[in-house]
Amino acid sequence: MSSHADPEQPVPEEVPRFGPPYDWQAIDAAVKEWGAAVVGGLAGRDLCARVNGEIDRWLARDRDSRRPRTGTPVYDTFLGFRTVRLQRLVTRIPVVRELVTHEEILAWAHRMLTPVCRRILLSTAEMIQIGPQETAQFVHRDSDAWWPELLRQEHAVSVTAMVGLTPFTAENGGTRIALGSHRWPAGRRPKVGTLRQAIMDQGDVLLFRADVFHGGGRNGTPDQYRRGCAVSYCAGWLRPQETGTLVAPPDVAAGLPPEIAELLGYAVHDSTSVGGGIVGMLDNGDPRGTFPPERLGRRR
Ligand SMILES: O=C(O)CCC(=O)C(=O)O
Ligand SMILES: [Fe+2]
Repeated sequence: MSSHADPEQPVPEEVPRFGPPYDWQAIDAAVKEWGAAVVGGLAGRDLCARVNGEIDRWLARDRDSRRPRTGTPVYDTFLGFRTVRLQRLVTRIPVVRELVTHEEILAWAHRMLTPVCRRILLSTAEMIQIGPQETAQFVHRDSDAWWPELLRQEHAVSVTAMVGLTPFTAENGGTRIALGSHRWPAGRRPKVGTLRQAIMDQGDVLLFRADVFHGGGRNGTPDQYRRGCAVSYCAGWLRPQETGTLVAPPDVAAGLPPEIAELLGYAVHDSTSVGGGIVGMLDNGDPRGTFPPERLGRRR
C-alpha cells in the first residue's frame, strides 16, 4: 500500500485525465494509484456515432430487453428505473465488437489483468443510458458482484472501459468515483463530497478497476440522456457477469471472429504453466468442440 491509503491523504480534484498522444505508462500508473482515469478521444466520435445508430435502431424495435428484471428489488433499484440497459451487445449491436476488441482498450485490459490470469474474458458489454430525473446510483464496487471483499487484492480481477457514447456531464449523470478507494481497508465507505465525476465528451473513455467505489450520477436534466457503453473484462478463470456462451451460442459463435469467440468463453483458461489447472472445458477439452463444423469459417 502506498501513502495514499492514508485516509487523510487528499485525492485529486478531478479524475486523472489524459489526451493524445497517449502515454500508456502514465495512464496505467494513474489507474494503479487512483483506480480510474479518463482517456480523451480514445474511442473516437466516429465509432460512437455508429454504435449509437445501431443502438437507436435496436431500441426503436425492441421495447422489452431493456428494463431491469432481476427479480431482486434491491438489484433492480441498483440498475435504475429511469435507466435503459441493453446487454448481449456483441450479437445485437455488431459494431460494438470494434469497442470490445479496440486495440488500445484490449491491450490495457490485458496489462491490468494478466498478472492474475493467462487469458481474459469479456465480463459484460452493456449500454447504460441514464434518463432525465434518474437518481444517483448507489456507490459500489463492481467486484462485489462476485462476493464482497473476497476479490480485493493488489491486482484487479476485473476492469471496465466506460465509453462515452454521449457527453458525460455533472448534470446528466457522469460516473462518480471514489479515487483511490480500491486500496481502502474493508469497511471504509466514501464520505459525502469526496466523489469525483468523470466529465467526458462523446468518444472519451473512463477506465476503472472493478474494486474502486463508483456509481452512475444523478441525471437532474429535464431532457438529456447520458449514454455509455460499459465494456468490462475479467480474469479468464472468473465467471463473467453476462453469460458469453449464451450471448453467442455455439452455432453463432462459430461464425464470429475467433478473438471475440474466445472473449465470450470459447477457450479454456490454462494456468498449468504456473502450477495451476484448467477451467472452461467441455468433455475435458476445448469448448470449441461444440462448434458445428459446417459453420466454421463462415464469419458474421
Ligand atoms: O452508468 C454509470 O456511470 C455506472 C454504472 C455502474 O457502475 C454499474 O451499473 O455497475
Ligand atoms: Fe458499477
